[in-house]
Amino acid sequence: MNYSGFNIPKKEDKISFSLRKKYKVSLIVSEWNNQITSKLLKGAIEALTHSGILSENISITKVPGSFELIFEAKKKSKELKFDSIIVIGCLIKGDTKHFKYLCKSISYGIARINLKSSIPVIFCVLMDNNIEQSIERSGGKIGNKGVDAAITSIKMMELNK
Ligand code: DLZ
Repeated sequence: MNYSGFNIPKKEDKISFSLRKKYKVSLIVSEWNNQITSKLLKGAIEALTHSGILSENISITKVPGSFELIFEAKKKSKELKFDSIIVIGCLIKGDTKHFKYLCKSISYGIARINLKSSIPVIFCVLMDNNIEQSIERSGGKIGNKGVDAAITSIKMMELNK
């Protein structure tokens, strides 16, 4: 597993490990740019299970595009079934203004949910200039941002206990 930006969680910390068995995590994944988001999802699942989260406590919901992450995260944050949510998406700049407005509205939308929610919503939405940048961040030379998001979610669940 390729960790970028964080230290590898310490497996020898047995107390944290057994506490993590009760954590429930919702992963919401955009199908747009699926070749990238599927790798972010895989990295997030591997890092969660490697850190002590049980597979049966990981829920995966697919949405058509990154814009729909906002609605689904809002819904899930109100269900009170989960200890954290990770939203996974990939926006790649094109020739139209879509990129600029999607980036703004998705980051603003997820930030607003965090202001109201009692559980953390972790932001794993790549916003890249081209597909090469996305490849580098989804298991390439810059690491896998899905792994980073999973580690962030564990840190936030532990802070929120
Ligand atoms: C429309 C659109 C465009 C142009 N680009 C992306 C993208 O790079 N990544 C992504 O996740 N979604 C994109 N979308 C789709 C929007 O997120 C959304 O699904 C549609 O506008 C329908 O609401």
